[in-house]
Amino acid sequence: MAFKSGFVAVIGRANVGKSTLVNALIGKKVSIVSPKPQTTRNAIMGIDNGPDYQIIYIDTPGMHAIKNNLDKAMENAINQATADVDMIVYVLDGSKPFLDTDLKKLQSYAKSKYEVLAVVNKSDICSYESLYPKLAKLNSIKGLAEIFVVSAKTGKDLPSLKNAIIQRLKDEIEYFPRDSYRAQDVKFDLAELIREKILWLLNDEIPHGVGVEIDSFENENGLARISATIYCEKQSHKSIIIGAKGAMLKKIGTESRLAMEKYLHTKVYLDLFVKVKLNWRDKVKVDNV
Ligand SMILES: Nc1nc2c(ncn2[C@@H]2O[C@H](COP(=O)(O)OP(=O)(O)OP(=O)(O)O)[C@@H](O)[C@H]2O)c(=O)[nH]1
Ligand SMILES: [Mg+2]
Repeated sequence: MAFKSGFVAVIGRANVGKSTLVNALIGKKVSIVSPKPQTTRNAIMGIDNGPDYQIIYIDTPGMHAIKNNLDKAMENAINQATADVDMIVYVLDGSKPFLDTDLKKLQSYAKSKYEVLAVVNKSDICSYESLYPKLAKLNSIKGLAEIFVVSAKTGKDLPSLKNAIIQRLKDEIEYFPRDSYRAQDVKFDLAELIREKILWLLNDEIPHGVGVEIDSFENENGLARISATIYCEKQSHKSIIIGAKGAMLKKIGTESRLAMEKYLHTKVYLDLFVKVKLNWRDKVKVDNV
C-alpha cells in the first residue's frame, strides 16, 4: 500500500474516555487522563506512525456548558480542532445513557463534510443487553460511516477501529517526522503532568480551579531543573493543596517528579509553588472568540 496520512479529531462529552482512547490507539501517553470530567483543556495532537501511514489524532476537551473564559477557550479548541480534519471519531460512554444532545451533535456531524465514526467506549463495563437499544439509536442516524463498540481501557476491538481509520486516510503527505508522536512543546507536557497528579490526588472541585505554569526549565548534564507554580482561586484551596505540614504538596511534587523523570529520561529537580490568583479561569486568553 502507498503511504497515506490524515487528521482525526476525537470529540465527545467530558469523561467518556477520549484521551484514554487516543493514548491506546497510539500506544503512547500523549494526553493526561483522570476520573474527573474536563481533564483535557487544550486540543492535544498525538501521532501514530505506522509502516505506511501517519494518523494525526487531535484529542479535544469534553463538550460541556460554558461558564467562564476557560470554558470558552476549551470550546474554541474543539471548534478549531474539528475545522480542518478528515475524520471525526465521536466517542460515547456505553455505560451511561445516550443524551439527545449527543445524538443531535452526531447527526449534524454526520450530515456535514466529515467522515464520522461513532465509538461506543467502556464496553468492559457494560452488558450487550444494555447496549442494544443504544446501538439501535446510533444505527438510525443517517450518514455515519461506521459504529464501533470498544474498550479503550482493555484495548478490546481497537484494532478494527484503527483499521477503519487507516482505510479512510487520503493524504500522501508526511505531516510530521516519522519518529515523533507528540506535537506539543515540552513545557506544556511538564505542566500537564503536574496537573494530572493534582487531579488524581485532590477531591472534587479543587482541581478544576487549578492551573499550572512552568516558570523555568533547564536541562543540562543529565539533570533537569524545573520550577513551576500551581495557581488556584481561593486561599482555602491553597491550604488544601499544600496540606498539613506541606504533606500534600510534597506528595504532588514527588509524584510529578517521578512522572517527569520517566518522560524526560533524566533526573529531575522540581520546585513547586502555590499561588492564589483570583478568577484565573476568567483571565485565560481566548483566541478568536
Ligand atoms: N472501564 C473503563 N473506563 C474507561 C475506559 N476509557 C476511559 N475510562 C476511564 O474514564 C475516565 C475518563 O477518561 P479520560 O480519557 O480522561 O476521558 P476524557 O473523555 O478524555 O475526559 P475529558 O478530557 O475530561 O473530556 C478515566 O477514569 C478512565 O480511566 C474504558 O474503556 N473502560
Ligand atoms: Mg481528555
